[in-house]
Amino acid sequence: MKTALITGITGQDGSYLAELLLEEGYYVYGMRRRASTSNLDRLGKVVNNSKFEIVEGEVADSGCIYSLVDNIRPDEIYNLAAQSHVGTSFEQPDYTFQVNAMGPLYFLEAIKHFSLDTRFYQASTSEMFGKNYTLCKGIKHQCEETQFMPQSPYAVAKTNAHHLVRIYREAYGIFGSCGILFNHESERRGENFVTRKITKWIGEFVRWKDSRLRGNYDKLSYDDDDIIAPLTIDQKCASTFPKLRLGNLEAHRDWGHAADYVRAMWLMLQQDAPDDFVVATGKTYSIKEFLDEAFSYVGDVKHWRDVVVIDPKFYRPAEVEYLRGSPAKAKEVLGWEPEIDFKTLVVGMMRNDLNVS
Ligand code: NDP
Ligand code: GDR
Repeated sequence: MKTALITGITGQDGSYLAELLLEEGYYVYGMRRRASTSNLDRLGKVVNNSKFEIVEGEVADSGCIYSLVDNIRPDEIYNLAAQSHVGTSFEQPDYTFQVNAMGPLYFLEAIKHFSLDTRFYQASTSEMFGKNYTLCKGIKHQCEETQFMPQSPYAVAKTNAHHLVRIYREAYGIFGSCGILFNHESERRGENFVTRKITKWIGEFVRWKDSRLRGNYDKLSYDDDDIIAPLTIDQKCASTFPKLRLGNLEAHRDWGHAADYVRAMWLMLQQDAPDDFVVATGKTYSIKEFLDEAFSYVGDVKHWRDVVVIDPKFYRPAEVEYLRGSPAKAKEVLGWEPEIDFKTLVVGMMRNDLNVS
């Protein structure tokens, strides 16, 4: 039976990847850092599986990573752990570097010293392209050949890790592959990423409105500064509810579904040789278009412009304005294609946040 170690097991991708590897017959070690509360919410489908085991570990602690790799010596390591919020990386650049750049280095060193046959997957990112794109047949996109021009401490740290994997591959023959994944979302997406922030707000708003209509005022939250009006629904509801505060709505992202993207991670480690791959849908949408799609699902608000407040707090000191990946290589070499399109993704997230079964 193949064994795999997944770091970042409590995160969005960790949970989907664990489910996939268990289906594929692996014994899975899921690494999580110590927490004062249980944070296994996303792992409901795997946590009681006899072939799934939680191990504690901190990626920014070299000794911890060395002994973990030495003890387990897994066939495959998927390094998904990261300080993954781009905005936060401007506030906590030092910590972001420790986790996102040094963490992968510790794994590569551990593999080099203790477990040279272990295959290594590194979670690289479209953020490494930053401002840059390539023009291909008149279309602006990013592919494996597009030069990196990172725009945040997060992206610089990830670019460091990306190059380290390449160097350890060439210098020591380590089977290390990097997935340059574009944004991927799901109902398990962290609540401070823009897509989930939007769908969660709509879900809470709709519940608040329903509760208000039933006269169940005890459960309502009020924020005097934020008056929502006008609404197309009954005027009784046009009271107060915190508005949806967002930053830059002009940015474009290539959004796919996490369940599709973890399949690409796994496929990368099943190849004869290590390599790097862009994983994307090839389509791009603005945050405004995401808002259009999400709000059109409920139809309760005449227009999202009535309830969205632009708050400078959510702007980044430097922004990545346009991302659209070319998945051609992933399709050709891995046989990978996304199965879930943009509309289906948004509807799935909406249904989850509206508690629709
Ligand atoms: P999440 O933020 O949902 O999960 C991050 C995981 O890393 C969590 O399990 C978190 O643990 C863990 N973690 C954070 N810091 C440490 C640490 N110091 N030691 C151990 N574990 C730590 O991210 P995603 O699942 O969305 O992304 C997975 C990876 O893919 C990340 O590396 C991200 O940067 C990268 N990526 C993500 C993309 C996306 O669109 N989702 C696109 C491209 C790359 P805890 O729960 O305790 O916080
Ligand atoms: P991103 O995702 O930075 O692309 O990183 P995020 O959802 O945080 O931002 C996407 C775009 O939306 C704009 N935006 C806001 N973002 C957040 N979080 N909150 C807001 O209120 C808001 N308003 C507008 C942002 O400025 C940005 O342009 C994600 C993470 O998963 C990374 O780990 C991963 O590497 C990349 O995707 C690919």
